[in-house]
Amino acid sequence: MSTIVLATQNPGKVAELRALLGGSQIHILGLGDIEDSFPEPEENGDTFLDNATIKAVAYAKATGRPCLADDSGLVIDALGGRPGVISSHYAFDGEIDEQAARLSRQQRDVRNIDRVLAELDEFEPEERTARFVCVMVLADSDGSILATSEGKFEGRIGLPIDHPHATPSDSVPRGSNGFGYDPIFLVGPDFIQTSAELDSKAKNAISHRGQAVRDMIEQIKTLSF
Ligand code: ITT
Repeated sequence: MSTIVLATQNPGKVAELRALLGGSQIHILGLGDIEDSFPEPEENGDTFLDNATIKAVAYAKATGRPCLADDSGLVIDALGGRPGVISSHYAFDGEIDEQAARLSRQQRDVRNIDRVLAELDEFEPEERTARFVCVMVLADSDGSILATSEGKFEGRIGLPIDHPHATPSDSVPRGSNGFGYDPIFLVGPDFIQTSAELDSKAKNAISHRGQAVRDMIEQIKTLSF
């Protein structure tokens, strides 16, 4: 059985990734399962692949074990692809300034959601197309790249409840599962449920992270480490 470290500080992702890797012959350690503490690398890449590589390589070298990192985010067509690689700190223009650092992850999620809904205010439902993207990188302890994978999850951003055109099926935020932008992401092709209304099994079956993990597992089976 291969042991790999999940290189993420996000507990929502750890839960999803553990569930996704559960049935495989892969033993998972979270960063929290290792005694040492590790500095969080600066994610200053321009693409999801750059940032996933930065995280996987930094933690693989620091822990001395193979590390699997993902970089993911929300890509909104009407916003020219934003928030993209700065999804986790969009309300702060991607900067982890003092103000952002004082907030909990949930508080930052609420601020990010508010910003996205405000920026989309003028857009009609069919113009609010978006997708979650996830890129995964598995790095070996010497920093070499063992495998990469990618997944996409298509949907639309819903309308705020007070929007003049909002209907019960497309008004958001709704749902309490998941994390991040899930409460405002209407799952395609029906755009009726948000991804926060899906239980973890249903979300993992169709999500960007689910697709990327399944592809990664197939590649890991062919590797020996
Ligand atoms: P790590 O870097 O420690 O893994 P992070 O939360 O900073 O944790 P990312 O840099 O990959 O992770 O940022 C991804 C952000 O994109 C995340 O914080 C959410 O705001 C959003 N996001 C990604 N996947 C999502 C999902 O499945 N549901 C909702 N939002 C998601």
